[in-house]
Amino acid sequence: MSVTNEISPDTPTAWWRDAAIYQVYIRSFADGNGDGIGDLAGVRARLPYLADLGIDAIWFCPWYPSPMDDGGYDVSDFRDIEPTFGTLEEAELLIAEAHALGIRIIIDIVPNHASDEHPWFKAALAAGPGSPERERFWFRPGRGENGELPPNDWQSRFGGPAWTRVADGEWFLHLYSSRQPDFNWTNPEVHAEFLDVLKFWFDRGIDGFRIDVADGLIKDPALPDVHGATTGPLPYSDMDGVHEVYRAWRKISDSYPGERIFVGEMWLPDPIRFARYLRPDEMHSAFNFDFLSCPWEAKRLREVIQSSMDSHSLVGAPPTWVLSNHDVTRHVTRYGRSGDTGFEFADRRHGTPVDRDLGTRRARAAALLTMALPGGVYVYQGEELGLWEIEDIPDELRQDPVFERTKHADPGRDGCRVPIPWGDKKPPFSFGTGGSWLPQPQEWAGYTADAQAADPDSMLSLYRKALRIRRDEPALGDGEMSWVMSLADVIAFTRDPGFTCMVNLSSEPVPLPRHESIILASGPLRGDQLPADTAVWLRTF
Ligand code: TEU
Ligand code: CA
Repeated sequence: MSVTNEISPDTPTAWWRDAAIYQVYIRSFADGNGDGIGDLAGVRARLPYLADLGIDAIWFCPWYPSPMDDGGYDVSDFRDIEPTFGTLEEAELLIAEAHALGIRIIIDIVPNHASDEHPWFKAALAAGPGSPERERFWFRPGRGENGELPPNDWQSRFGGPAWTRVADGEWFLHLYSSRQPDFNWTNPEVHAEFLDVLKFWFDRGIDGFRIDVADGLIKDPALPDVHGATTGPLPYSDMDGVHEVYRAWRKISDSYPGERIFVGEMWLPDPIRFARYLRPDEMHSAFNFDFLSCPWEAKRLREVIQSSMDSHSLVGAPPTWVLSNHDVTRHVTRYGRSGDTGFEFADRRHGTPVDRDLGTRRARAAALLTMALPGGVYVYQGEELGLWEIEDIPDELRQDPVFERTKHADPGRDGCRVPIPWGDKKPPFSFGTGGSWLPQPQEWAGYTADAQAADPDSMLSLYRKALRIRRDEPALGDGEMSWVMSLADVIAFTRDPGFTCMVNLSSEPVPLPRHESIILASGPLRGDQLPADTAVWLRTF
């Protein structure tokens, strides 16, 4: 029998409800032309690796032309490819090649802000105060006698004030770096522009968009002070008007053949507010950051799993399970920290001691937990290799604007963006032939994809097995689950038909429940005992 995975526009089924989506941070994935920076040629060469891993889709971080002040989240042209990454023609080839391997393509879209090198921003600077060009952004006169103070007290999420003054004395708003001016979404021109950008890429065959800062587009036009607040109702986050934007976007995606999707990036404290973005006429899914941020504790994890399922079921959307991405400390490191193993931006706990063996055992168990839960799962490049946060990058090599804008209080996010080790025994570990834009540790010699492919007990082998089983196993993916009564520090649930997942978060072995056979375990079992920080998938009756 010949089987083709090829994706055609009318391939059926809500693929996105339980897709395993692999996140590619292009700069750090694979370098095809030897300049030390990852690119599309590198990705194309590694597509067979991704097909073999067993993923359903790739999400690309921004691939657009960019001065790279914020790793590409500062876009200067939404309709082209960054020249150091490749060309539009290459992107089209990549999309076709991925589809031929059964892999869908999701790209990042950054609607909250542009680069200061975007032609609209350059035109706004040139046109001066009061011009229609300035109305595409948030330009305001300053406060104080001579307008020398910012228009309000908002702070940039990267540190420092959210306003920068231009030569003629006006200030412009930027919730991120001063090279990322925020768009003014009360301006219909901005709406129209993005609808056209969506069509541009849907026409080129992409299967969906990951929406950056999806909650941030609409600002209270009064621009009121927030008096130091960073949570609670904020005049620049989760404003009700933002839903109109996604309703309009959904009409575009629905007008294309196949199932084209939107995945939202919103860090919101309230799961019910969060679920509003996933109503049937808005986005399809969103990243579950409550789960990502949760410490490695059974009770807290059970609570966040339950509340995620509850809030998503209100709107009929599938939950997602995310352990890492390009903004957060890699989870091998988080889970290996003594004491608090949770994550928050306000306190990255950079430099606190890490028991990497412990973190790795927990990361293996966490992989089986996420892949057994109902809904979609994300894999951030390198997590399948068990990579950890690189915390000793020399200051002069750090590139994340967070490092400078917080006056070095926060090391920034470079430590989870170090280029991937593919093979060889020394840096750049076959990332490319011309070094790597951030230094890799020599210790990665034992963690390359080549080294791990040959080892049945490696993290890579675990991910390959688990993703395959997840794809073939009728009980897994979309659907329901039921908790099993268990010891306080154990997570256990069943999925029909005949599947049990059990994770031991205590420090002692616990007995396995009755089972027919063992499908997969994250580490060695001891007879009928599940050791600490280990997960198992069981065939049950
Ligand atoms: O991130 C949104 C965001 O607010 C945080 O994840 C942010 O990275 C953190 O507060 C910094 O400490 C998205 C992207 O994922 C991120 O890489 C971009 O830098 C940001 O938007 C701006 O586009
Ligand atoms: Ca390159």
